[in-house]
Amino acid sequence: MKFPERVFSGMQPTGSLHLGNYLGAMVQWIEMQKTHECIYCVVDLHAITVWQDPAELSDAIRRVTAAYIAAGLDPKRSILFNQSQVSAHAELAWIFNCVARLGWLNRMTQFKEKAGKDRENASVGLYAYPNLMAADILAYRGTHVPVGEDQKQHLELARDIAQKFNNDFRKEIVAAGHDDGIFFPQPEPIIEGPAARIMSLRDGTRKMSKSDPSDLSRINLSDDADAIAKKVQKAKTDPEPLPSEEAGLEPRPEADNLVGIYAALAGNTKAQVLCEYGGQQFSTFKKALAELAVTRLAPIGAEIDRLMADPATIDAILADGSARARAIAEPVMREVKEIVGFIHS
Ligand code: AQP
Repeated sequence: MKFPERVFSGMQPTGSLHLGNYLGAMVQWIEMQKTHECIYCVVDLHAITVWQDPAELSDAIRRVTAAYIAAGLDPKRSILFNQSQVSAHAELAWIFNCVARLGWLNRMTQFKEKAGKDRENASVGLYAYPNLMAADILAYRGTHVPVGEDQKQHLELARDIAQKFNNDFRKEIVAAGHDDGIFFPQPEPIIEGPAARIMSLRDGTRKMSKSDPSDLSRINLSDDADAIAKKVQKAKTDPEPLPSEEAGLEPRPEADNLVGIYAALAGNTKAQVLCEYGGQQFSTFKKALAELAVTRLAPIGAEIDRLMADPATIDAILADGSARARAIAEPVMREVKEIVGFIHS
């Protein structure tokens, strides 16, 4: 079956969105609105796989929604909503818990990284996180998923789950009227943001992350001009001037990261950036980077603040998006229940 192209992606309200989320995924999301039907979710069910203070979670959900809109997602053109308002995500995730194999989940590197040494104490939700992600996409029969590089393995798992469901229930799928026996599409990862992997400003070997305890490790989309400039100035570097060739960045993760950020924000390649700044000291380069980052990001921060002053409007946008999301996911879920053999009314 040829599925109509539909984009699905999401971000967790586990803190303030940062430059990595923006350059790794969101820039691509904004672009895809022009050509595709897009569904962008604030994945609050995913967020609680690690502890979230309930007093802060609703604010974080609104803040991520505000960041989506401030960065350029249009709630009229695209569907913007929070995951927990559409029950199909949790229902389909349970069915996928019974389709996916333990061996598949055991290979997931994100679980290993996030659970760390205290694996026994990690939540079952954190372990089953990729099954919920597969459900997020497939509840809408999503075909394209713009994400950063770190999500590639989870997308491969979503494809495996879709295929196993189609194989396991082939007879029932055909009986339900899908003559080719295919119910779910194989969602394609789109890893084409201007920088698929942005690293921490404090350690060029670790990815920039919302949950890094050091706020200096990331540029938040809600940071004002002073905070952005300060973080760029304090970013870890090495004592050498910038190289003139890209190959010279190879053993220098912090330099590589800052040049990559500059290139992505300027819409250039790293080679072009080095053409201009090769041989110069970091003090000069950081000044230029701070100016560029402030120009691109400070207006987004100001717009987030403006939107956050009116939570009722954000809640109304999420309610509208949830209703539109439900209208797509509920018929899919009804068919899934029939295929699996459940009685439903
Ligand atoms: N550093 C990054 N570089 C490029 N892309 C990134 N993404 C995240 N960090 C980077 C992309 O942003 C999207 C949403 O990510 P998420 O909110 O689901 O959570 P995450 O990937 O786990 O990001 P964080 O910031 O590290 O969150 P915490 O700290 O809560 O785990 C995804 O498309 C991701 O690829």
